Amino acid sequence: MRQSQLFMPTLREAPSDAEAASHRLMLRAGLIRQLAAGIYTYLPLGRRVLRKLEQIVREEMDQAGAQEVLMPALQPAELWQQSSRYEVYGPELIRLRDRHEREFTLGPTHEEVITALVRGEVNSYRQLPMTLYQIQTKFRDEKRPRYGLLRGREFLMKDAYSFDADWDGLHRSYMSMYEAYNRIFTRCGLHCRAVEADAGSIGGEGGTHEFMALADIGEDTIAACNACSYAANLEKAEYRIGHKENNGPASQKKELERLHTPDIKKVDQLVEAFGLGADAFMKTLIYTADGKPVAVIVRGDHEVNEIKVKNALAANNLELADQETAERVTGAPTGFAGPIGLNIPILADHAVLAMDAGIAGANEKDYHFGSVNPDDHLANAQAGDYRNAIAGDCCPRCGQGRLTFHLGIEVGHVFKLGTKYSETLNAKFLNGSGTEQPLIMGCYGIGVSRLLSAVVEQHSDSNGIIWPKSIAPYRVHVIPVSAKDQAQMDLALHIASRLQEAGVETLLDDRDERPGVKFKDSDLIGIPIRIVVGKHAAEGIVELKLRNEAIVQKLDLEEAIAAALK
Ligand code: 9G3
Repeated sequence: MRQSQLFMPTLREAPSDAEAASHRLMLRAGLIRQLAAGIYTYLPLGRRVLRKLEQIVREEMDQAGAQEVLMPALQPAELWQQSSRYEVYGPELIRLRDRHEREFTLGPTHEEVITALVRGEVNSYRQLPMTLYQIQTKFRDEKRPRYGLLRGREFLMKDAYSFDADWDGLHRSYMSMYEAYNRIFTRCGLHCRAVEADAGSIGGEGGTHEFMALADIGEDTIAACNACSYAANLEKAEYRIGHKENNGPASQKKELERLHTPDIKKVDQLVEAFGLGADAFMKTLIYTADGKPVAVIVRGDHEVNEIKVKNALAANNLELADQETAERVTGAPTGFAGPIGLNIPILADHAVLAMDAGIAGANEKDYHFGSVNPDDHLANAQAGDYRNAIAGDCCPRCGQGRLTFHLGIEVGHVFKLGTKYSETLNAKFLNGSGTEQPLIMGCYGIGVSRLLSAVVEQHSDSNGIIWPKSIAPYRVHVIPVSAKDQAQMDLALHIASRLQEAGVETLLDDRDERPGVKFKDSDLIGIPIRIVVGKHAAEGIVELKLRNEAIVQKLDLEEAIAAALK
């Protein structure tokens, strides 16, 4: 390809509202352009990489025995009403009416569509197992689209759905997808880690894993053990509960003390006022779970994990109570809430119950209680794991290692759905003994456009992108230093045509630009192999440099071509 003809509008500077490194580089290197918030056009370079990512996904899906289909983006609302998800999702679900005023959604995912398809066609266990997948545009009206393709409103997803006769079959389908995902991300050059995750709204009974590309821009936090393979999204991460040290005879228990704490509401103010560590306090937060008030108590140095609380209460909706509700149930302004005198359910984290005594709000303005002890004052609290894991917690799996924290970009998510959709949508089959049963399903997603950004996040430096060979838009960048020097141009053209004939995707920078501009652009667009044809062209000597290495090799024509073919 001649660069003078390539539609690749590069920018010296990225727009100031582009914060993520990948977003800035993809705009500057002319890979994408924004049409509207969260909505992008892929320019030729970006499209070439996206197509290679799709191809790797496709090969591994086919290799795993999945069959490719292509479903519509327009989905009748009736399907979402049958699965009773139409009301569950709010403004994120894009809804529209057709010319006959019938309601449709622009598909954010395809559980309903694929289940409706299969219920009409699969009715015997002999047709199982079967996994179908597609690579297709998804629509989710994100409130705050950002970071370029990392969080878009229209994006490319590979979504696969498995159908089995029983749970053993699902476990096999799930593992087959799980292993295919590991191969896909490795082939894309992505440093990725599978973590245990929370099934969230999609539900499903059997667990779920997220595949996280480690990156500082990542919006997910991963807790990983430094001694074994345990890793989990912070939403779900657990830890070995420390056993309550036996602190000698109960006589040490002191009487409750009423402490005057004027306007001291936050834990850090209490720490300041009492000169104690945050772990000496009991932090009480008032939530409403499906509208009903509930108190959650964690130690002062911990944070409430709302996913864990929501799952423990099997609540659909959990949110911090508004000020009015909190004051009504505690009898005090926020900041003085505590367990004593509350007549709403109390969830107390294990670490609080392991305290001998703590300082807690007195449910009275400007007062706290000292020497609150769990045996007396939290006897009827519901004990559980309600806090976020913290770095240094003991690994729940091996009990030896400690949890370390990392940021990641979720590029894949696999779920064991069970019968969540086959029941509501009535997708059944006749099993071996002739009884009708709902299909056992799994679903498996990869954000293909998000993958593009994640690769750039992990493979770039201050000069630009460093494409892994497997997905680079071109393999070799041939650069004649001066377009006006006939010897250089002739040799460069010769090399480019030799490589092209050998099936190596080659970009020839035939622009009449200063050498500095050519080299800056070459670093920016990140083609893995660069062959420079400069002043030694007359002797047939060229320079070869790899984008991810500093050394420059002086080679003759055949050596250079052989090196590029490797
Ligand atoms: C919606 C909207 C947003 C959504 C969903 C539904 C996420 C929704 C979860 C999934 C689960 C899996 C198949 C591929 C892998 C992921 N955001 N999810 O169901 F209506 Cl607006 O999509 N689906």
